[in-house]
Amino acid sequence: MFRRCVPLHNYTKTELTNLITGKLRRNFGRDVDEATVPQMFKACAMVLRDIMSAHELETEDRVKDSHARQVHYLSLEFLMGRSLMKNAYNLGVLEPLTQAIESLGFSAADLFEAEPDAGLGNGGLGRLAACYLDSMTTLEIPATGYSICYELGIFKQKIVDGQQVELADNWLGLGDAWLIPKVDETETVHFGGKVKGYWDENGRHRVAYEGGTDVLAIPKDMEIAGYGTDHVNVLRLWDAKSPVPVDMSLYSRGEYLKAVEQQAMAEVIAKVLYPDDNHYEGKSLRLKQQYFFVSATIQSIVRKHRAQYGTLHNFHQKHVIQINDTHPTLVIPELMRILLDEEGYTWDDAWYIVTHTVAYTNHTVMIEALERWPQELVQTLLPRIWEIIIEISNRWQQRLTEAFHGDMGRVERNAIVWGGDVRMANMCVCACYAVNGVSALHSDILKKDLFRDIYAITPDKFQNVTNGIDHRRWLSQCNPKLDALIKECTGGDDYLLQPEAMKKLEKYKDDAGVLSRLGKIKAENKQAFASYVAKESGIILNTDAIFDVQVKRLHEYKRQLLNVMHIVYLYQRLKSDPNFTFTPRVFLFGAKAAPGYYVAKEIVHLINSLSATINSDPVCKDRLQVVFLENYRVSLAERLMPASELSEQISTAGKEASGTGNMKFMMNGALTIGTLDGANVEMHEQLGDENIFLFGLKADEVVSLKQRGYKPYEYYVGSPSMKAVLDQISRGFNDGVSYTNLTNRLLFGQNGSAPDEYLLLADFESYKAAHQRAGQAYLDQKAWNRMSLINIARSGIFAADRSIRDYADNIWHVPTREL
Ligand code: Z2T
Repeated sequence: MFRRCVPLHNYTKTELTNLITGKLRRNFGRDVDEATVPQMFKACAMVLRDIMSAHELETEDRVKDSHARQVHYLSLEFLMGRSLMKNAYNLGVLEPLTQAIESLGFSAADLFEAEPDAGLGNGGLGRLAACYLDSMTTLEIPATGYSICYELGIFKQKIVDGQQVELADNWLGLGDAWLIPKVDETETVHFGGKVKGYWDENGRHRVAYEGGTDVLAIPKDMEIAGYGTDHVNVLRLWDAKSPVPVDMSLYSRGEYLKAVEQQAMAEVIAKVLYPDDNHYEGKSLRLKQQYFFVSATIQSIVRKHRAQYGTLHNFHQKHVIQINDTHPTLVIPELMRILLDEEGYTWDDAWYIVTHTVAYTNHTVMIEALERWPQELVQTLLPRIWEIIIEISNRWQQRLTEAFHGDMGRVERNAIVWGGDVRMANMCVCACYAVNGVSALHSDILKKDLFRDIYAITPDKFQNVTNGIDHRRWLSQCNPKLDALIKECTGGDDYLLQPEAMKKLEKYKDDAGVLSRLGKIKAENKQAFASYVAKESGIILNTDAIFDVQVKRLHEYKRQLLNVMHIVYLYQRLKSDPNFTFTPRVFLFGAKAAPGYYVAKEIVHLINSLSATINSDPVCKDRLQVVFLENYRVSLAERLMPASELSEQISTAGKEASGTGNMKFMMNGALTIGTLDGANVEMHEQLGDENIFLFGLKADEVVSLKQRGYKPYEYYVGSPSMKAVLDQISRGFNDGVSYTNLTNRLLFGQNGSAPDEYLLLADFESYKAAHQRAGQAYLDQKAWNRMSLINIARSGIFAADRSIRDYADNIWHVPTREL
């Protein structure tokens, strides 16, 4: 007997009201009139959870019954943000829920606002995983996400005296409203000790461990509702616990300290998210996190598979494991271990299954982000996994030697274990049946550069899947006025499940009425954002000026400093000539710097120094404003995107793998000033030169300029205005802080790094010119709104639904919902 699919039930306001008051009574012993906002939030979350749980059981039965291939999306990061409005929206109960909340005497907006962001990620990579969960579920793919239930998510950023200060993000107090512990599905993960091989009574080779430590992995499941479907998937977050109780009676036997130690070692594993974006740190705790989550995940998948099929022979037919960057690479040797040691497969049979199960997505070509784990660390922490890695590495090296006819340069570049390191990307490319980049340009660079040797041997492995965003969250939900306009112009809500339907909006590109409504919506969204900023910080934004926005992690290659240089240039022009005219601008920044990334933190400080000086200078009044938005995060982005007009996507060409913020801005009608990098290239393809402000060197020009020998100092001495800008940054602003360290890095380099590694000086003039074009264009509001409309209309291809169909068709080979 299995629970059959029931049609989506349409909950009424009254039903939801009763369910909420019931939860309040049972869980908090409170009546509505005594309930706090957080309690109300929790009660609402529990009501939605109950609805989703029922759907989840049905989904599980349906999937099991159909013997369908399942997708397992492994990622160390899922930047989920808030879920209450998302789940209500997807379940089709947002309206009655809002009414129910209001009828109980609460403000629905306040309630949504009370939910903490689930910040289990750093930036693009983690947010992408969250958007993909939404699309996989909406497209009714049997899929599960796996990660760690970090106690502390990405740190909260405070700006104190212009500088970033990190605060712990303790999200679980309220955030655990969505988590369902499944204690009976606990797995055990083994670390350390010594490996002992032996032959069992049936003459089979077995492996046992002497010593070492066990850690319990307890799943905390978060249900994911799809839009307009009863399909529900799960995000499984593993929590770490010690199996050893700290028992006072052990004290007499001298075991007490050891028990306490072991408990601490276990529980620190799920303590905190590593806050590095596009940067690798070889910390042993991070390796423990990776193995912990990978081992628990694969054990859980194998256990369920065995229970259903009684064999692992068909494992690769029933499962695909998507590896989100190299962080979950250990799933490769871990699945080998289970097949060899626990199931008794031969190496070749096990390798066949593994290599037909795993697929790898690369998210960066930044060399400092490529994971290389020290051999000794792997060896002592994971002795059996090390043995398997060595075997994989040896066989791979043999294959490389044959394929490259002994060209040791190429063998070395592509080796897995080399020079005392284990190179995770090479292990992925070796074992995975598919390898993909995240934009057309990035996937090309993988083939031509990072993985060119492997591409020569196995070209068919290499694919592209251009990133996408959850357009229901990033347009419909966060920008309800624009959503309404699109629905009106495209004749209904088709676009919610068929993002390409947004194209129909283009019919109105010369319709003065629609264009002015679009302009009005943007103006109202700017106003709403300005009110929010005023309430939070007291800063009054000039809503008549262009909202020019750069929000993303702080990284040198993203070139926030280039943006700063241009602002300083404008400021100097204003100072030297108060009659200098340009289109008024509000420059908005938002960015977290990795706590250990000193230069990034200096740039945060610089933006704040500049901001203080400019905002208090009367010459800038109504013309120039610079605001650093504290603690940029998913929920802040949801307020900001609808209010943005100019989107800064100005990375050095070839460095930003894709970008996804760029897509959010485009969908909300902001125009882009950007380089031909990452997915900007495909945006430009959609838009043509006339609907985007492009500037700067192309990716191949960056490479050849560097080859020729790039001398930033020549730009500095050759251009008085650039010299003035850099000299001012070096001296600093009103607060007396100098930034000579930053300008020295540009002009002379530092600690062996090349001067101006990211070519800010080379692109400066071109960037200035693009800004001038953007400023000019803004003066003709009708023309600007026309471009804005075209941007929105052509953004459908950047919906995550499209990306997920690409993965499903070309990599996973699983069917998707038909529409
Ligand atoms: C990350 O956010 C990204 C790449 C990483 O490489 C690591 C992190 Cl934490 C290891 C970003 C890329 O920088 C960005 O271009 C891309 O859009 C995003 O991943 C999603 O693919």
